Amino acid sequence: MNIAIMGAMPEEIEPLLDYYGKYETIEYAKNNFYLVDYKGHRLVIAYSKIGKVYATITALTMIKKFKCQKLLFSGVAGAISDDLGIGDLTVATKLSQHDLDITAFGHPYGFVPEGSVYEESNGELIGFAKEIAEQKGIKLKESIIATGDQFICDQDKKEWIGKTFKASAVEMEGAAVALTCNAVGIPFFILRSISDAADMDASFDFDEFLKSSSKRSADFMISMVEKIIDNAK
Ligand code: OS5
Repeated sequence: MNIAIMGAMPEEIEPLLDYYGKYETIEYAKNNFYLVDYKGHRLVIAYSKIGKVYATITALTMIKKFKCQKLLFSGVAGAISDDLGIGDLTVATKLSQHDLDITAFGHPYGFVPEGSVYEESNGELIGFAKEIAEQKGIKLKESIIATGDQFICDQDKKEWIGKTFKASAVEMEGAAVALTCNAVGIPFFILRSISDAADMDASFDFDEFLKSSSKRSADFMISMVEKIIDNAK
């Protein structure tokens, strides 16, 4: 099986490259893709760069050029819900684009005709994650995640996103990855570890916790890969 593991920033995939160690690098569409042969399977690891457009290009490249049959996203997020603290892990149950706005035509936020407000995640992969969390005694929250091309660092904006989308966390790539995968029928799994609270301190907290929270997410993702491979036997 070919399994994609993507992040948005170098820091989000570096712990994975360090762990798997040996990889071949292929350059395509102005990005690097790191190919790992692992237990008879192929892992394709890449960071997309920040935001929905780059994330879409990378996800579709991993699926169409590198023939990935499942796609995993590992990275960090801003917390909206008070029950998510720095370093906590959350998995997306569904995702929405908080900056998609044609409300002038009577549509809800996050909706365009022939689309939907939410993109649903794959239940089987979430089930694997819950089993891993239980076995390892790790707290794993299931969240609606809101995505937009904005780094959220404002209390009012954060509260608006939370209220409008019932979202517990915010980031800048997940819904684009979800939409891409659902469009072509590829199961996906989006995991985020909290780096900041999307408030006035967010940029400072982000700088301080990007590395440690990225590592937490990546460590969990390594267990997800094992579980997916074991299940494919
Ligand atoms: O990928 C972006 C979304 N990520 C999740 C996230 C988030 N999203 C929205 N709001 C929040 N409060 C969030 N908290 C976590 C993280 C990432 C945020 S954008 C970070 C940009 C940081 C940066 N900019 N320049 N550099 C770093 C240095 C640099 C310079 C040249 C080349 C590479 C890096």
